[in-house]
Amino acid sequence: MPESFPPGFLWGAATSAYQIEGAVREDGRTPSIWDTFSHTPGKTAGGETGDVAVDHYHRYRDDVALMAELGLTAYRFSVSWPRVQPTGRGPAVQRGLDFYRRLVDELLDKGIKPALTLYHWDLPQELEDAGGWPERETAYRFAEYAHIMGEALGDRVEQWITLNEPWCSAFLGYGSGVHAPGRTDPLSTLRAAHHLNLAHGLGTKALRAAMPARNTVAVSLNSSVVRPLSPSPEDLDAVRRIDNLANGIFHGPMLHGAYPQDLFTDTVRLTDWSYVQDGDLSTIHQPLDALGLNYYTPTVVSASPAVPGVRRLDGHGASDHSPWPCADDVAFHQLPGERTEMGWSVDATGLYDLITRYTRDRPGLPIHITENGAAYDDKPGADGTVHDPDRIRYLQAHLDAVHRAVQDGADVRGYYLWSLLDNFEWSYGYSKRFGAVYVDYETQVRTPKSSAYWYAGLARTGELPQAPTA
Ligand code: PNW
Repeated sequence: MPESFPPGFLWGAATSAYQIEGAVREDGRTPSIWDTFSHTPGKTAGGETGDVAVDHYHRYRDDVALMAELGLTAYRFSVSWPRVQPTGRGPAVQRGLDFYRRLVDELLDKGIKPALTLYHWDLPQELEDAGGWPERETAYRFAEYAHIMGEALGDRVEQWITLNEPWCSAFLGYGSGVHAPGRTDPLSTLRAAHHLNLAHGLGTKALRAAMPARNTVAVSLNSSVVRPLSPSPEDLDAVRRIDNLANGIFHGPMLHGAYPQDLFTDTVRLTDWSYVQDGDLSTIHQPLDALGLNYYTPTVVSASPAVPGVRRLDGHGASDHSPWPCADDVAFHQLPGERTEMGWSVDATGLYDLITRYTRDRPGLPIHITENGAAYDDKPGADGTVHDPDRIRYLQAHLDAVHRAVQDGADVRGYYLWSLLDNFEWSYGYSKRFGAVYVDYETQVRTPKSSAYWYAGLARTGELPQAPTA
């Protein structure tokens, strides 16, 4: 029996500005921290950058036409902040806004529901030069930018997302340094996390003030599903600590108006959290219309004494600096079994656990899976077609987990496959292909992979077919 999804369930795909647009010097855009970082030798695989990416800035019409052919009913994209506000402050650049207006109009014309992410990691470089996310001022600048976008597109975009994966911005950007701006300072990591939370709260308020009340505001968290390597009390305590640093540090203030108490005690040797000012927690604790969850793989941890000079596998990229402040003694593991090209284990039970956790934690808050997908080593065959059976199996298993969660009472409203197109995979450059659509980076020709056709069938019928037999 095929599994039916609720009527009106959104079948989407997701992308982000720096990963697909290219055209980094056009129409008044200035560098973001990702331009600076990717142009710094040694920061990305092969020194690759988003200068051209998949040229979506010039090909957006064709890309929307492709989405329509595939029958997608929703599309999640992000706005490049430095296209709209090149210095991160002051009035908007009309040509920058016009691009997004044209993109949105094209989507609406094809009956595809836009979901707009304000911040998918491309901070205007000038704001980083002024201190970046560790500084409070950046949160106020974000609120101003949110207000500009809400006024400009609030009449036509209904679904808004403030931040994408603030964990990555803070912990990979300022902790391990594998993401822009590439700093490696544990205190800056926690300061950045708080100011990202504040940006979410101030940004949500700014959006509400600028837009019609019918629009929805959400945030996309890459909440980790943290599991113990063994049931020992030490490993369970490692789970507690990493769960706070990965999840509670964001959903605590955003969904409940408080940081987890034990986060303070766990980090006491590093910080007194005095940058959390009176009133911040109620500012961050804004009513939300939905929660966006991004899921790829579970996180397995154990307590283990630090071995000087030995880098533990953590699945978050290569760095001598741990992204996790005050958790140097926690080890990260990949379980045996199937892995994707990222080296991430394939385990769909994590997605079920994630959805049901937030359903218990915040009953009644609608959930959107704003990212889920996998990188595989896709190559066109002799006839030019691209077969990616591994990706179909990955998507099948994860959508089955979403379906089970819905059967068990979760209110999941939509699913956005990461990603529509092969694209710039951050520090991995173009070496990891997440797309349902293959991109030839020489010619920019797009070829839907078999998974794209498979997904199109799902979007058309709302029914998940049985797993194909081998
Ligand atoms: C997410 N980690 O990134 C992003 O939202 C996308 O832009 C990205 O392309 C996609 O997932 C695939 O990587 C992540 O180290 C990057 O835990 C790193 C981690 C998680 C998510």
